[in-house]
Amino acid sequence: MADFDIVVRGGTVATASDITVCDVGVKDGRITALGASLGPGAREIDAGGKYVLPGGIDSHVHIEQKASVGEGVLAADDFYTGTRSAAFGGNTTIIPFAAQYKGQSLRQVVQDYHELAGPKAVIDYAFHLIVSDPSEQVLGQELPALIKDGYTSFKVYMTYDSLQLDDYQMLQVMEVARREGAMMMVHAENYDVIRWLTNKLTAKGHTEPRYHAISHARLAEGEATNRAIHLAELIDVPVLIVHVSEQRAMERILWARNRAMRVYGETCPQYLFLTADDLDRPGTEGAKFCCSPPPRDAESQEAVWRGLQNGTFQVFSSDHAPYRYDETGKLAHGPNPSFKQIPNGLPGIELRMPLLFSEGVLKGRIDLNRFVELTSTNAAKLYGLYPRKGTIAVGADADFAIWDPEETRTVTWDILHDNVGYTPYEGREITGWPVLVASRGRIVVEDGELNAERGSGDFLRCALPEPARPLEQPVPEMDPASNFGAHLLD
Ligand code: DUC
Ligand code: ZN
Ligand code: ZN
Repeated sequence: MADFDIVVRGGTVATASDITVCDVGVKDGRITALGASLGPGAREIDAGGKYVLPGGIDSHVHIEQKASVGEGVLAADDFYTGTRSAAFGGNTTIIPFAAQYKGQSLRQVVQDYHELAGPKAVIDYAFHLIVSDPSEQVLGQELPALIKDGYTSFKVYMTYDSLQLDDYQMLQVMEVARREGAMMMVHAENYDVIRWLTNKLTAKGHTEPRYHAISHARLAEGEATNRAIHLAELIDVPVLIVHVSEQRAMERILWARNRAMRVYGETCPQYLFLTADDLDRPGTEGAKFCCSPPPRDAESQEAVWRGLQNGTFQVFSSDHAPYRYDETGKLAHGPNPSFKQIPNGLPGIELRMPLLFSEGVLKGRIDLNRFVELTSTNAAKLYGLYPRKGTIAVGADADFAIWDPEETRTVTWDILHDNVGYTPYEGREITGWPVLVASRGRIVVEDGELNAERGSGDFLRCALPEPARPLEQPVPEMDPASNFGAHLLD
């Protein structure tokens, strides 16, 4: 008689804090024991020489979402292909967006995304909200009610015609986030700087993809990040600055963190492995690399690596926002679109962790604990899924991936499992791959095959984010003059 449904034997088990060689016992979808020489399992898996890591949580992905640029264009992956691809990349949870466009009811948007995800997802998922229309109804009723229902994080945009909030609206949504205890994610780029540069460039006939990077100036990101942080300081509310690409924005995040503000940072593979030169590939191929913020330069890549090492960033997500390189996606406005008509976003859901493992862990830039923290644990904590998700511990969901640190593959799109038709990382050699992935004790990926039914992923209600951890280092005193006394709001 087996003691466990599954025993994973002899792997090197790593969490955000520990590394131990031990067995992992799984029963009824949960981890029920960690130890040496556990009793028999109905299924025995030998993980000798391999790493057993918490399943990745890709906490920034756009699935079946309409593009914010390029009217009517839909992201290339649906909840089946998106979660399938995520699973092959070592993930067991994704957090996509339920995206409101102006005029829409947030409640209705959430229901619509549930109808899309429920029948298709093969791994677990929660939802962030995107709030683009902070009407009285949204701020007064829908948003607070949804936060209480388990949608405890939402994203706002400081740019894009269809999504942008002005500073007054930012303060209004921050006030709700503060009152309800939600986590607010900010796309920080200066709308008017981008609009002005775009108009100047296109008026001169500069419409090729490479001008996308020029129009989304680094300064626009640094300025908006600074502004978002100051608005958050005024209200005294946590904010997470998403998809950070460059030094100026990083410096502002670090400045805030050094003052004990609850300001968090996220970055993504495109800021480590791509540059603006990729947007200048021949013909319109640069369209494949148009995302916002855009990839920058070698110096920014180095800065982003440092930010992963020094704690500027807490989260490494993919920002998977995939569009096919054809008339359904990047080229929806014809074979030679102006950069301002090209849907913004890149695929990355499957390669996020292998890229960071290969270039980060195996090249000695970050250690295995930090890898786990950046790709799984911190997202679980910030978005209210910990400790059910994001760790390997007794009582947690049996969400893990077994990684072979010696396996090397050369990336081509056809080894991936998305529906995008290209990968920005074509030709890269990656060492270290997840070879078996378990979601709630179901082995969903093994021997290169998916063993999960459509719709077998569960929706996860998120708790409110964890309160900030006590600081490890003394910090300068907060300047009392910089905050008018947010407690008067309560
Ligand atoms: N913001 C995102 O978060 N993803 C894709 C495009 C964008 O602007
Ligand atoms: Zn964004
Ligand atoms: Zn995104």
